[in-house]
Amino acid sequence: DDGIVPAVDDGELIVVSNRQPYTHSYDHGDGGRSITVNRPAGGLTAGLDPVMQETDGTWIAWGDGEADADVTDDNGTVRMPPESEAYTLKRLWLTDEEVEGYYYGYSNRVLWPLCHGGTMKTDYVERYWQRYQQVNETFADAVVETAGADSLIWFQDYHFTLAPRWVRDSLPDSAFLTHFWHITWPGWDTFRACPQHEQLLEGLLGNDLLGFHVERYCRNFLDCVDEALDDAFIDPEGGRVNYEGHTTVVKAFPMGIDADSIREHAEAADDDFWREFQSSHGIDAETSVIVGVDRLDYTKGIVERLDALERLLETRPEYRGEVCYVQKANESRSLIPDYQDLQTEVQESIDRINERFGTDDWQPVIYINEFIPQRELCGLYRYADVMLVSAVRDGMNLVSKEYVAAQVDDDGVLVLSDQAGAHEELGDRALTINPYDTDAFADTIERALTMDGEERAERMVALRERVESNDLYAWMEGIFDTIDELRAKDADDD
Ligand code: GDG
Repeated sequence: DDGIVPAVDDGELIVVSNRQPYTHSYDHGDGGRSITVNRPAGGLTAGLDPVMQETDGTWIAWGDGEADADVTDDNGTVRMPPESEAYTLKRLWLTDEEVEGYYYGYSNRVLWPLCHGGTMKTDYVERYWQRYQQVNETFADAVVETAGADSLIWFQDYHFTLAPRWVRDSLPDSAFLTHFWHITWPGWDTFRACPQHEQLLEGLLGNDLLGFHVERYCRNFLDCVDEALDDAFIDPEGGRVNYEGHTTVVKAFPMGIDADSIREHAEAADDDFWREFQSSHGIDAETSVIVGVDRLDYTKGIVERLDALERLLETRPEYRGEVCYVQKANESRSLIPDYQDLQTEVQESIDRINERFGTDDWQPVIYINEFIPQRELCGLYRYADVMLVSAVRDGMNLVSKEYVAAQVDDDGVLVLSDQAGAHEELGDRALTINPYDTDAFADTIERALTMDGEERAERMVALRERVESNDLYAWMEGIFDTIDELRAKDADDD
């Protein structure tokens, strides 16, 4: 039931995100001039796309990828999806210098590590900040150009901290600005290390509603505002900030997944799929399978997880030959040195474990480093006996919820880091770990492998209920309902 009809009138909704909902590329088999449109990849895009189609909105995003301005008109404006042309996609073309500074620089070498508590990994290069401002201005201009007096503008994530204030200053009060922050928000003692901390907060306070995954990030944000901005009035209970005459409501909306779709994919991946998967990766039919699925990112705790697995095999020889760990990790942000180092480190850990314990007919760790189709991913989730999520810090972590939704046989065990936002919802029925506590982590993996069927089912049924009821659509409804309430209240106040 994806029938969310938010209280948005036709043409009112404007979504702003770094990534495009659809990508365009040249079809090389055809003399290189015809265009192929690639479908939304899942997650947020898959959820918002039907809403955009229903309400004929505008999606504004960086026009990255192979395609450039000559694909459509010079403005980068195109109607999507191609067969029904139901809404407008406006792609903004950025120069290589802008991409380097705004995306690889300030977004991913400053804000990403900062917000995940990694101040030592931040890299304050002046040109990154300059270009981040410039690109935020480009996006703000595009929004203002598109928006009407009653527009509902929805910014996504840390790429756009500054744009909301500029948009707010250019549009009438009747336009509504909301922002969802997909990553963690750090405590003041971390955030104050950022030389631009005031501008970042002021930018975000241009929004009418600012959403985070969990309460703790909301509290951290309000605390940062309290410490950094003398003129801000804060109502911590009501989650409201008044700054320079404008009110921003700060609220937690834990994001969910499209649980129905994951379940359907998992059901479609049957025993034949699994036999094929096992044999193609040289996994013995009797071997217990442990799985990890991540973007290759230093926040995901992949190396810490491999350490715990190594500890398990080292201290409990009875598991050698009996378990196999499948690490699915796709390359990400690989132009950044910290990410290149991580790739090397992960590869070295895997090689070390395989060399140390592997035998002629058993490989302890299997590394899959290419993107796999949704059906295969859901099949892997379904048949894996144990899922390890060991993020050292993670806004939510959708993978943990996807694993649960794919457990159609209710027989898997989720091991979940208490540093992931998802732990707030799933922690009491998952097995909790601290990714840095290698011994306890190894103990917990053993506990997961030896848990009896009754306890596994009891825990998984409860987890599945939660993931299914707070799914992607419930999350969007929560946000749209809050917007509705706030708009109605504003109208009353006038
Ligand atoms: C950020 C925050 C927050 C991965 N490999 C494949 C594949 N994936 C999909 C997963 C999942 C998604 O990528 C990853 O989502 P996460 O939530 O785990 O992590 P981030 O990318 O870091 O996302 C995070 C999220 O935003 C949402 O707000 O939860 O905390 O960091 O959906 O399934 N999908 C397929 N093949 C793959 O090989 N099909």
